[in-house]
Amino acid sequence: MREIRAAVIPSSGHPTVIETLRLADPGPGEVLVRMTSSGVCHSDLHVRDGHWVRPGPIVMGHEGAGAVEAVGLGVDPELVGHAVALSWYAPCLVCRECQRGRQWLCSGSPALQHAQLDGTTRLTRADGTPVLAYLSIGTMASYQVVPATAVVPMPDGVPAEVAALIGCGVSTGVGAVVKTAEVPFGATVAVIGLGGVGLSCVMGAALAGASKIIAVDVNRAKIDLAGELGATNWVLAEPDEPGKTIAAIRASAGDGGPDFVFEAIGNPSTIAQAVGALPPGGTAVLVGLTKYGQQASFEAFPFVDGGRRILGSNYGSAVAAIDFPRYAEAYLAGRLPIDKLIDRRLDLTELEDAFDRLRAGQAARQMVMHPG
Ligand code: PAD
Ligand code: ZN
Repeated sequence: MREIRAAVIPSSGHPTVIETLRLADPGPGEVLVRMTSSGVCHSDLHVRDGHWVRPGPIVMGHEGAGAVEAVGLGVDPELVGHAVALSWYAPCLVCRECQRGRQWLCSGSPALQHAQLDGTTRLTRADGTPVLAYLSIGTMASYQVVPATAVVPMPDGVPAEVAALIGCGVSTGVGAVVKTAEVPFGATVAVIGLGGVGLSCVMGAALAGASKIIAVDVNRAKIDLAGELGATNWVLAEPDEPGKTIAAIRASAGDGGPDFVFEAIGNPSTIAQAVGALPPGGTAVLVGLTKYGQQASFEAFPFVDGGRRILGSNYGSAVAAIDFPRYAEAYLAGRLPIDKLIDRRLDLTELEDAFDRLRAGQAARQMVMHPG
């Protein structure tokens, strides 16, 4: 048992409060992690703002890295002392989808309950109230107990912030390109929305050898950053004139439009733009997550007649144990400049301010640093 500091929301739609909580020792199949860094992802903001309802009280954060302090029964003791990145979708390894190798679709993940595999939490308030951990890992905390299948050791030399980003934004964006869509060498690609996820799609497209990478955002500074990550062309989006944005993307790609358009916002209008910009045979890949209940639409005849496709991409089709070390090695080899996504480092107490910046579309990736 130890005391920890964590950013907690009482329930979805409420501001975070920094609380001192009690954290029990890891149980069987669990790992105690000293958190080192945690990214501020728009999915946290969806929960914070009540777009997605989650039970509470709950510790925020799902894009994190740390160092293993202790392991529970049945977990390899060699892990102690290792730097690790955390998966926000700890696989159960026994359900049908896990057995098919599609862990990103696991139906038995403890993440679904924001608790450990046995359905209980290791976190309590001083008065004994149980506190959940977002997606079982609640990374906005000084320490956490997490499922062992969420823990992926990092190679030497990977900075904590880079490991944290591999835990969500990088795996989601790079994986959407190289795993979900399997973009081939020489294809043309557009990315709509250049937050941490969309910028990772840009990096993934560069890694895949796309011949054109068209960066699309309402914010000029984001477009400039995309250029540093491999974007070759850009379109400054006009949200009130989606037809103009579509025409600009098509003109920039040539050949009737980009082979692949990635939507990394989660907005019905930009989802329609992603489909609308496709040439015959093109593929729209939906990466951004909308508020619950939202629908997007497109004209059906040309979609079918032109043999177009739409793919949904969850977690970049990540199998964390295999893909996280690959992304880390690509970073170390200079092929994924993940550190360039980071535009701010902050303390846990500044989280609400970080959410304000993210809500205004002004942040690339802001990283909470947990003091050692
Ligand atoms: P972010 O808020 O950092 O980035 C969104 C970007 O979109 C910003 O740069 C905005 O300026 C830009 N933008 C907003 N409106 C428009 C518009 N109309 N036209 C063009 N650009 C616009 O978010 P993020 O990168 O952290 O996350 C993006 C989405 O991805 C979000 O919905 C998040 O929940 C989702 C996500 N999905 C998965 C998954 O597994 N599919 C994983 C992680 C995050
Ligand atoms: Zn995320």
